[in-house]
Amino acid sequence: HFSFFPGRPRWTPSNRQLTYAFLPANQLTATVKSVFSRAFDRWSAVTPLTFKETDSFYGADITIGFFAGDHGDGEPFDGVLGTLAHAFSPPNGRFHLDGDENWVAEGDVSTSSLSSAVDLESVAVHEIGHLLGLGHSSVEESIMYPTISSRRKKVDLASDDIEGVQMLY
Ligand code: TQI
Ligand code: ZN
Ligand code: ZN
Repeated sequence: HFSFFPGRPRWTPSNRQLTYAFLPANQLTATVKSVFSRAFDRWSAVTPLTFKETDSFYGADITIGFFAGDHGDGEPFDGVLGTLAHAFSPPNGRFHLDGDENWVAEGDVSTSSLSSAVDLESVAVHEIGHLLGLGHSSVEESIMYPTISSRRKKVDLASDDIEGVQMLY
């Protein structure tokens, strides 16, 4: 079953729109950015929310960056595998990914030649759930279940995820 963060924090944007920005220093490709766009689309499809990319990093509601190791927020990344990413509860908006992972943004992660390959979209859909206010779920099929078998693509919201996010929005 789905859960929320303590106090059930959520976003209350006046126009139902949340903006997101990529850390300019990461210089992400259009392919990588499109993975995040698809991940946001999965949540906007089941809520009144829309997500719009902005170039204004400091003005954005949600900020997305890849960092390696200690990056100044007290939750250092740990190299290949282990922690892959973290996101904070509303209205913080910070979404950090471990720059040391072997992220797969294109093609099929299960056929990657790297045993440590991680599917970027699967992790993004999960972390956006946290950004919107969902904690972990006890339902194994849900996106918010706290483990994922590596080299697996898991991007479709389960009814549990949808019920949870629709209680918030
Ligand atoms: N990162 C953890 C996660 O996102 C960080 C975390 C632990 C966390 N407890 C939390 C974040 C409570 C918010 C609230 O769950 S992770 C998965 C999954 C991770 C794990 O790198 O371990 C996914 C990132 F669910 F598969 F285990 C993405 Cl999909
Ligand atoms: Zn961080
Ligand atoms: Zn999680």
